[in-house]
Amino acid sequence: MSTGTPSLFEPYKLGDVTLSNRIVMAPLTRNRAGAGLVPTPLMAQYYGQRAQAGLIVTEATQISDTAQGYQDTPGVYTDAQVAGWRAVTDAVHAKGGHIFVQLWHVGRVSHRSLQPGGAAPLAPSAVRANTKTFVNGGFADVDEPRALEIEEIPGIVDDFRRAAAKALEAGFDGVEIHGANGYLIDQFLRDGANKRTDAYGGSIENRTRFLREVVAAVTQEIGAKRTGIRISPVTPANDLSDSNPQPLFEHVADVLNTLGPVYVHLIEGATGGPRDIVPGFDFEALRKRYDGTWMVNNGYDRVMAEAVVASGKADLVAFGKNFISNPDLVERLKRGAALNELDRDHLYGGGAKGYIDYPALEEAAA
Ligand code: 8OZ
Repeated sequence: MSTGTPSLFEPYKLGDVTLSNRIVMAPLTRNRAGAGLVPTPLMAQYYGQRAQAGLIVTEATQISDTAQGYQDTPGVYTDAQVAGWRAVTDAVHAKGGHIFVQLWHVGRVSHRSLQPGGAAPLAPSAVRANTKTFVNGGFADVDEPRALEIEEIPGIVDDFRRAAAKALEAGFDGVEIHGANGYLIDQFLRDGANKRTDAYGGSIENRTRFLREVVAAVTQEIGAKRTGIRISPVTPANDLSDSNPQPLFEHVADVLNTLGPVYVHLIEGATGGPRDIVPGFDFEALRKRYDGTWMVNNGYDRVMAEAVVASGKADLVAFGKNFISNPDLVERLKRGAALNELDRDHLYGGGAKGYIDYPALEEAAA
């Protein structure tokens, strides 16, 4: 059935796959990977429970051993990790769902205890973030990073490319490049963290160079139809800022339009917080510059999500916290049913509790 007006609950063609609806499970860090940062059977159960999402984007996942910033977050660069993820993708596909893995390098948001040889975290510039990470069971200040030598940058781009190839080996339908929330790509983009004076710093074009190289490498490796990217132009997450984000992110939108990844995933406002943190910022101006699929996120409820899809201002809407506490969120939104409450004490780390034990509607009624 198609009335001409797009609906949240109708299928959507994303590249070569057809999503059963326009509701996306946003990437959500849960810190439950096993030894070797390998996805566990519990993770396969968790993602499998949420397969009615039109698309699942996994939790942020390291592309290499320098990419980690928190304990127990998974990787997608070893064969053991690929095997662990294979169980996850099989569980989601068995239920008719689709799943992309989010490819992540934390850059300066890390701690020496997580870095190879206890070395300093890597970043565009040696500017420490005023933010905390989660290591050894508790919160700790991030360490001062070391500025990447220009000769080292192609190696990091290549790590993204190799992780994308591994993702397809693991059975993912595609990847989402994590360009948001103050991590490495965002650190290159925004001038609060990028103080470089070489080809990767200074002008908007130069600060966008790393993002452009990563997107080009990944799309060449696995195809633009399997490559999405997430950006967060104004979020203060992880102590990142920019002196003039509007022209910077309009340029980013232009670059992405040229490279043609299958979607752009936009966090509107402060990640997980207020949408209007920078009241003058024009998000619609970015969408107007980009011809592909537009995914929006941040504080959407059913009414807002239905309206944004019906208006054509977005094609897909990503839900975060509500997907943690409601494995059957799509069904609940469709029926206008009540939502389970979020258990905030078990978001990060631990086992089954607050992870795979949220009831679906039928179970709740039984
Ligand atoms: C919450 C805790 C740790 C990491 C992000 C990957 O904000 C994250 C993250 C979120 O994108």
